[in-house]
Amino acid sequence: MSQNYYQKEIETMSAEEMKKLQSEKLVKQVKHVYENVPYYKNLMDEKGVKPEDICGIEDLHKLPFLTKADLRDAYPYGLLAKPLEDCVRIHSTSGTTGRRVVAFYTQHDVDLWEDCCARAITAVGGTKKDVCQVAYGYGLFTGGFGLNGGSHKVGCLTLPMSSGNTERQVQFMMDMQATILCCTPSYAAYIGESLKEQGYKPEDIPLKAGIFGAEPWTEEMRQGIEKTLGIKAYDIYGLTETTGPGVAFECSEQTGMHVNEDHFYAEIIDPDTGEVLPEGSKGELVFTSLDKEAFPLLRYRTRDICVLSREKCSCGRTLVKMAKPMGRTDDMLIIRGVNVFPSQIETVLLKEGYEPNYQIIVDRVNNNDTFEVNVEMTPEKFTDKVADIIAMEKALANSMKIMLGINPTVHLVPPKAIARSEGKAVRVIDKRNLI
Ligand code: DLL
Repeated sequence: MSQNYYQKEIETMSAEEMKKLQSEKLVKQVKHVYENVPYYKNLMDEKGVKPEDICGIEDLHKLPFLTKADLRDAYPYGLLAKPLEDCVRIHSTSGTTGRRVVAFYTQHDVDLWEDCCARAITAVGGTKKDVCQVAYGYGLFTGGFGLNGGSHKVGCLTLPMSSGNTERQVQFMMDMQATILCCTPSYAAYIGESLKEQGYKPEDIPLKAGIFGAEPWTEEMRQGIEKTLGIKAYDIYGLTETTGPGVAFECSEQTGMHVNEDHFYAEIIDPDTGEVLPEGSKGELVFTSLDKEAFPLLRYRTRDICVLSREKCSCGRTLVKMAKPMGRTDDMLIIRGVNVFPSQIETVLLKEGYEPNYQIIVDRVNNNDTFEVNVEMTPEKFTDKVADIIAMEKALANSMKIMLGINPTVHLVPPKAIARSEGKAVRVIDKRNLI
């Protein structure tokens, strides 16, 4: 594939020039955050760091980290660095107020985010001649709007399908001759199955490329999707805290994702000590937004385990590459692309009058995540009437859906049926083998 760049000057910039650009942006950004975010100013003051101490990227390590706990403490406006009236958008993850991430964007932030997504689309060969089907969820989730914006910037004919309604996805794909599909890898595999069931062969499908992310997926899954859809399948990474999709994207080489490091500076740290690790080490990925205005997180700990590499890439991009995330340092699960914390299930159970004796069982069947929750009935709630049990299971599943944004299958089991552990309770059985 001939190489296409959306912003060639940046994407192929020399290491020295990139460092200079990052340094200039960082100095400005630290000042902006220190002056406008009292929460982060306090963290810097506690650490004895002043904006004047940050003269370039080499000083980044002096700054304090931000974690999800900080986001929780500062919820909802405590990390906002611009007046609300200058913000034009929010996006959010699902969850309780404690777990929910709410990110704010000025128009400048939306623009730079969409540029990142446009780079990703261009890197897979997207041009204004393409028809780009966006089947990530639209709404508070960042996937739909992010890639929608990128697709517009590239000039593709954009199909804002959102996720779900697979029959309609297939129909639009065929009728509009979609050439690029953007969705989670599990949904891509599901769409592929549906096309196959309807008798379409890979050569009948107009798609040429897919941009799949928001959840872990394996090389085997990539090969499966590529075969069923007759396309090249590319990875894309991002998180709500930093903007959304497009923080990093794959190129024709398909060996990891280039980080848009003119906007997001990546570090790998030892998750236990916080020490910055040298290139090639496995550790926790940390991002600093270098030029976001409204929600500019500095040294944000993603909890994703990853490796960075500056090896030369055949696509000509010089942007540092991150490997596929290799797991997490916390207990967050990603089920059907939605972030789920076991503590959210616990919150629902307690609210509904159950004890927190439960087990989450996640599997992947036909490339689709299954999500079951076994819950013990309390002695007070115990019944052996099937109709009552079914009604209770439905009510509980509904409350969980409201909390999480996805629907589990709930099984009520008799009191004491879930094995007690002598150590840490085994709350999650994940059979998906994603790494
Ligand atoms: O998942 C943003 C996104 C949308 C990325 C569409 C790509 C495509 P959150 O819901 O905040 O944001 O979840 C962020 O998802 O910390 C990772 O653990 C995981 N994740 C995202 N992309 C990938 C990927 C969006 N390509 C969290 N591979 C991150 C593995 C991923 N994990």
